Amino acid sequence: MWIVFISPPGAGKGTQCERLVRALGLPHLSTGEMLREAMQTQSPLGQAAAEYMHSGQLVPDHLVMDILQQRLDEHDCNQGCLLDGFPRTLCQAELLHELLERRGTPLDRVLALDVDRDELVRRMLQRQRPDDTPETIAQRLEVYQAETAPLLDYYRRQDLLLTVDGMQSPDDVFRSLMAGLDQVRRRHGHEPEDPS
Ligand code: B4P
Repeated sequence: MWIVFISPPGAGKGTQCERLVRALGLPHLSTGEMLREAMQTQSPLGQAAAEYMHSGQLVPDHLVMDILQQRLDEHDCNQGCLLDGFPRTLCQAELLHELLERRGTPLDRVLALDVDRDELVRRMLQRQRPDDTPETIAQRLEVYQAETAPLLDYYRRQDLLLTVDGMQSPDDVFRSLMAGLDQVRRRHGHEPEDPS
């Protein structure tokens, strides 16, 4: 099962992905987490990514692809995974499409959360991550609109997009996401159960 999760920064992707991977038994591949780990270990890739992340920019596609490709080659991803925060650009979406075509495993569903701008800012300021300063947040929201929001239409046209109201409580968001995945889960032989 191949699932993509894209949403504005601070919408709650990471929060929901943790629950989804437990419920679906899928590997969780968060490009944000991978990049933060690379920064912590001060690997060359982490050092290259740091200046982009600290200024609210997207990390260049080739660096993100390098780190993701290594992880996708691990055997636990053979049957699919939950991609958290990837793709974030049209170029990344096209590279993912090619990669899945080569594997002969089409994308099953693209999840997205809809959250008001003020609430996104509030959540990020509360989170207090080093890249969550008011200036960086404003920049990330702008970059999201320019680079990532167009992917919603891209996936809507392919009939893959499921948008959920991210203003609800975390439990209700999770229930809505799981309900929206019923069909995909049946296709992969999982009997949908009550996610409460
Ligand atoms: P990410 O790590 O993907 O993080 P994010 O978009 O900022 O946050 P997320 O939506 O996961 O929010 P969270 O659950 O924490 O990206 C970080 C950076 O990495 C990017 O800016 C970029 O520079 C780089 N990057 C990553 N992937 C890339 C790619 N593919 N290409 C290029 N660059 C890339 O939730 C936020 C807060 O809200 C939390 O405190 C949470 O507790 C709270 N919350 C969650 N759900 C809630 C709810 N329903 N109600 C109330 N609060 C809620």
